[in-house]
Amino acid sequence: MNAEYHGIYAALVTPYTSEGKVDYKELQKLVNYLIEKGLDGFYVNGSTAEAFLLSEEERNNIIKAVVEANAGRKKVICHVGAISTDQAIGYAKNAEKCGADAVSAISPFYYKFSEQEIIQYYQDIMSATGLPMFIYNFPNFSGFSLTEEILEKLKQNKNLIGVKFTSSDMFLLEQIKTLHPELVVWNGFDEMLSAGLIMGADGGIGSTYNCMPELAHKVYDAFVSGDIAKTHKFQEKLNQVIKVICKYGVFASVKEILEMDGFAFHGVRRPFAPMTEEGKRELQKIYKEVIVPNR
Ligand code: MN9
Repeated sequence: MNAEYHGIYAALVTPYTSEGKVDYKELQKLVNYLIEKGLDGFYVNGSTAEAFLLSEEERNNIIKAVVEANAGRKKVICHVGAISTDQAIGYAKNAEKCGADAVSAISPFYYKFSEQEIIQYYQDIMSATGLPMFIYNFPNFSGFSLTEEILEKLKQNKNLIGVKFTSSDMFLLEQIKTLHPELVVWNGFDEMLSAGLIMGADGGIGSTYNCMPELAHKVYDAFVSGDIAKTHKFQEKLNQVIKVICKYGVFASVKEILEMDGFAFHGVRRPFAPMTEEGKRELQKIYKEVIVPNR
């Protein structure tokens, strides 16, 4: 396990005001709450934050607000990915200026860029700041999958320190960690956290940890203590909730559950659909049955 980067990080959701503006105060409240609940760090402006539905100004203000609330207590990784290299560099420079600990980036998408173009994109971002970089590997959404060969090339830049691995290819996860033990590997699918840890991940970064920080940490702690049966038991509980979360939309559901704990988040941005009444009822039920008793 990596000495500096490990454990359970929340990929922070983005709270909105009733007018649909980003609610930075509520976001800072969430940061404090998750630190109190024992989380080890934050992944800011990622998929979970609805990053591609946020303006540049909002993304820049969000990282500033999170670093400020965190006040050096936990690690803050800022996702800076964009289709445009220049935009990604802009986000990275801003993250460095704000005091983030590291950056991360999804590969540029939509135009089906070549492997060489994608490699160059990462090299350009890594050379633009002094911050360490976690490649965000999420083939389902980006259409591009990291390979051992590409990683080998990217490793020539000393700012590359790891991978956020959102894929169910556990064989590749294991290979990355085994061939590059100095790299940090984050498990990205929360529903496979225990599997990722067993295959070598240093920890997990995920959306659902916003609303189940205790339970997610129980999976991690049981694994670290060497108790695989217990790790699996907690993962099963986590998955009982994740199943309902996925059924009603991950980000809207995570926010809905946090509202049960006193937050006011005002849903998700269009074209994401708002939470349905049926979804609210099912989430309320699973909250009472699984989340609350496992605190
Ligand atoms: O990368 C997250 N993926 C997205 C991490 O945000 C799209 C995960 O935390 C998933 O939301 C979660 C549910 O499938 O595993």
